[in-house]
Amino acid sequence: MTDADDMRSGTRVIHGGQRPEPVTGAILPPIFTAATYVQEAPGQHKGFEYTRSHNPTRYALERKVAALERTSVTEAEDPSGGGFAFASGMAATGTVLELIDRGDRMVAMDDLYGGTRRLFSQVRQRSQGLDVHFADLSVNERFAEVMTADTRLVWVETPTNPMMKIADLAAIAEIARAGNPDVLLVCDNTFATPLHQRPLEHGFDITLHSSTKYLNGHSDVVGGVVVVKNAALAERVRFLQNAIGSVMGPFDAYMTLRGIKTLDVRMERHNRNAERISHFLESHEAVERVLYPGLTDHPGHQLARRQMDGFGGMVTFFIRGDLESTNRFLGALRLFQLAESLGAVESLVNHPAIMTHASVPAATRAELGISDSMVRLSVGIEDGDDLIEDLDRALAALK
Ligand code: P1T
Repeated sequence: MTDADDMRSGTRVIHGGQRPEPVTGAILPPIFTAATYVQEAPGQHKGFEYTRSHNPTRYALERKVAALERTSVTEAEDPSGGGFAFASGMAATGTVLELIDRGDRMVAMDDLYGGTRRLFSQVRQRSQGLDVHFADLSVNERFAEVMTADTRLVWVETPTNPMMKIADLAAIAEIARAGNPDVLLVCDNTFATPLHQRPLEHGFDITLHSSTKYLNGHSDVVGGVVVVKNAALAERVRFLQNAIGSVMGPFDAYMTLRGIKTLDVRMERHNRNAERISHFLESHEAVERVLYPGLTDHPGHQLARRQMDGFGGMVTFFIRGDLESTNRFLGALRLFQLAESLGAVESLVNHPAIMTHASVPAATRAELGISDSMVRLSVGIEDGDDLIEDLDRALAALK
């Protein structure tokens, strides 16, 4: 029996949702590659008809992430316990948007992964007529101003990508339900991971991950996972996952299952390295400002202490200088590789204005503070001394 409710997260990453394979007793779920399953008579089968609809390897991953997010959905209510895996984080996001209807009003955090904002404002505003209102949801008063009785969905990221804003999930849930008791509350929990933050415990309906990032953690799979709070929502998302079909393949599910087992030990090192690096950068003369929720001068620091069990591995900072000096810094790094994505064992550096957030209109980037001298670090799990030496050397190149 491995599904005990009282397991801590560090045990859940290994045992959550997992059980020996029933035919052979294999300790791990095999990679079930079959596209289809043989039926004894029409409609007579073992619960598996076609892999888009049901796949045992995908189920194993879905159950594990559902267990980590502490959903109340049971396997008796839903075969994968309220978790749903998709081909990418964007596929997961797109499927969740299908829960609301043509022309509906939604409110979203102003600072979001560039691709999420692009899907909202450049695709679904046109194709679904969604009426999207962006606001700074790290300020409860801003949210209260835009939350109306006809708002059907609220989309939060916290910490946000790349400004590291922290939103108060419990306060947002309270304000939102006072405005419309039936509003759907969605939190993109990619930066925090379920080890540090569990939105369902704060009254949210849906928590979502780009599992490409920390959950898998090894830069070798693109994927997304959604976990819902109750059986009624599970039924709706299960229908959409199958009807739309942007599902995660069995090999990717297996790889992610393998990666997730070390999530707890990886996060410990990510946190430690990022905390050290944020202090190092803060005291460096070539750095103008550091955004990391673990720093006491971060506006969301106290809230992050309450809401999260760790500050995470993402650090954003501003070089004292212009695009040219920022490029010089990026070019001088040796360990931090210049690449999009985040949350993997190797340290990455990203220039949001030109890379991950290039699709955000320049005026919006300026409003949000995503400038040419902004650098985002995904701090890996290498030896922290080597990482600090790498940053120190590259910052020295600015002199
Ligand atoms: O890349 P994909 O698996 O489709 O996930 C999209 C996504 C969703 N939500 C957040 C918070 C994200 O950061 C991402 C992807 N982000 C990057 C690729 C990046 O470098 O920021």
